[in-house]
Amino acid sequence: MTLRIALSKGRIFDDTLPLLAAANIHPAESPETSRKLILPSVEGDVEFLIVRASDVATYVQHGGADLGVVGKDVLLEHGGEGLLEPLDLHIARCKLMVCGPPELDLHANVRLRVATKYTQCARAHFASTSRQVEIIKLYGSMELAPLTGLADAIVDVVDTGNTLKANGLVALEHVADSTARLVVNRVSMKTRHSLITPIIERVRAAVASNQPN
Ligand code: PRT
Ligand code: MG
Repeated sequence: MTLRIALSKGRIFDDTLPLLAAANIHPAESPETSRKLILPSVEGDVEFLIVRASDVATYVQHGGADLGVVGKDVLLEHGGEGLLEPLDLHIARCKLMVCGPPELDLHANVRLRVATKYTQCARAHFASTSRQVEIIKLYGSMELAPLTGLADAIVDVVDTGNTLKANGLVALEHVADSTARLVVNRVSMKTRHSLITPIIERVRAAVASNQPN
């Protein structure tokens, strides 16, 4: 039986590889050069499903993959239904923030327009502080919204802050911290327990040895 692990290309894939290697899992090809969407592993007991970062939780929830590596930001937005989250991988660290022009008052008594791909997180964040907002769904380049007058503010992931700075924006309010998590389909955890548990434990050991004490 072959286990399926859903991963996204880019930073998650690159940072996850050394952790999977410690669990003796090695992709046979690179997703950056291969056109295959299902990549075999060298060992053959696992295969990789290459999906959009925002689709990883959905694949694992519905059993399209047994395991996945996904940002906590994506998990918060997804809701986590049908998923177990046994492990924080401490990679792809970033913050979900409300951002906008430096002069913007997020507590002014006006209905703010907030552009984001994190519509659930943004709605919950403003509702928890009793502020009325209009949410505008975008799929990328959120930073453009305040520059063009599409929105007053955005909710987006910030790492170095360089993208904000380059566009004359600043982080104004913290919404959530994020790191990549190992997630497991609830049903797979029961039916494939003897295959999945050793993988979790070996990745856990690799994560621990990566951490400064
Ligand atoms: O593929 P899809 O468009 O659906 O997803 P994606 O573009 O979010 O995928 P990807 O690979 O960019 O990000 C995957 C995961 O990495 C995210 O879900 C986060 O958990 C995590 N992560 C960590 C980040 C960043 N850091 C990050 N800086 N995701 C995105 N960014 C973007 C941010 O949106 C902004 O545009 O980088 C820009 C800001 O970076 P700084 O360093 O200039 O602040
Ligand atoms: Mg992207």
